[in-house]
Amino acid sequence: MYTSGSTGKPKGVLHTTGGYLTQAALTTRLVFDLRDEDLYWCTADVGWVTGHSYVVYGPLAEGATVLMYEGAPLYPAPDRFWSIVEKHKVTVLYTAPTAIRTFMRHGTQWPAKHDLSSLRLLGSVGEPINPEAWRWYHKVIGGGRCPIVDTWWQTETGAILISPLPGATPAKPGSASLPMPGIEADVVDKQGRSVPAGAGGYLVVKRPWPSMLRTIYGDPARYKSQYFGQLPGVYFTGDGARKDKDGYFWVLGRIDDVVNVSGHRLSTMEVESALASHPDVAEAAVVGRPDEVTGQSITAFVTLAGGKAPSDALKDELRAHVAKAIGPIARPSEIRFTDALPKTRSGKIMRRLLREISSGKKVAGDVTTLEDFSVVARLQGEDE
Ligand code: 7RM
Repeated sequence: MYTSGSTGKPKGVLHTTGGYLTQAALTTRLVFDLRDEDLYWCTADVGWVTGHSYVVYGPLAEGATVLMYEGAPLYPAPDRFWSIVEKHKVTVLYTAPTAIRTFMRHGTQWPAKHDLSSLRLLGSVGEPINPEAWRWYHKVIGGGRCPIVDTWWQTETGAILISPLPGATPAKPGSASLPMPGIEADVVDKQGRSVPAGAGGYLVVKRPWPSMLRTIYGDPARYKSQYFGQLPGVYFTGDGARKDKDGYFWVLGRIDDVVNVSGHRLSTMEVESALASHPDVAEAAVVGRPDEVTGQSITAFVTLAGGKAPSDALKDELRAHVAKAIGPIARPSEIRFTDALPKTRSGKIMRRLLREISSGKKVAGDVTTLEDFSVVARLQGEDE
């Protein structure tokens, strides 16, 4: 399974059979708490690892009743998902924050047209879910009664490693909560030492697990250096995270996405989440741009909520909004309004491309996983 189209050269992640299937099945059972009466729908594209583990193998191994849909989420209208939920009485829905934010942008009138009372459990996967999107999902889709499982995992891990167990793990919006039974995850510094509660660091897994990747196809040396060569004795995920005093994990995104402004390390996700908490913002992507004075400065690409018009006054307002939420150091030096962000098919924002665009470079690198090239063409066109 090829991955990391969002960060660079795609890697062929090699999985085998027994361990992979064992953990895909077990996590499907525990995280979605599947019962005979359930109708389970994971909206992922089968070309993404989530489609493998949680559309096909896990639910199939568990004997679940599965709904599969291949088609656009907004066609013929933005209530496509909700009409499917109503028609088939879906009970468990597993989707991605990027989809949730898209639905938020189109407004509550679309889900409001449908009876969603069959739903009993909601899942999220693919990126950190910002608290605004979490609350919307919980209230508007889940009717305030469905637990949300925010599931952290990777193509490399094969199956969910960090997630609440529904009904058993008290939720904190924005946190994937606790490692699954048998998984020893931690947050460590550059030397591999556990960092204190509340401090940021690298997310690692300290013991092997059944569905871990076996190698990178055709490149065993990269397998060793990428995952086991940087921090001694552990598996390195490539993600930054924080663990709070209750042991809950807060994943901050890929460490390559960190911006360094005047020596302050800022997680792009936190700045994006602050922007998305403004009522006029639908979605934001933040990148660092080389800056002679501060090392890097922040550029934010922002899509606006339905009907909102871009203006310089709004740019100033958004800058002030971020400064108030995080601190003046996080204030974006540049805001660019756009009608769409470059994403992979699984909905991950390709910040690498935005970094190139914001620093005035032509988009080079691999774009084979980009879902819609016209988005990049439009963003570049504006510069000329
Ligand atoms: C399942 C999948 C993996 C990367 C991973 C993270 C990010 C995924 C979450 C998340 C915060 C989550 N596989 N990620 N899930 N970050 N909370 N619940 O996405 O190989 O395509 O991507 O996705 O950065 O390392 S993947």
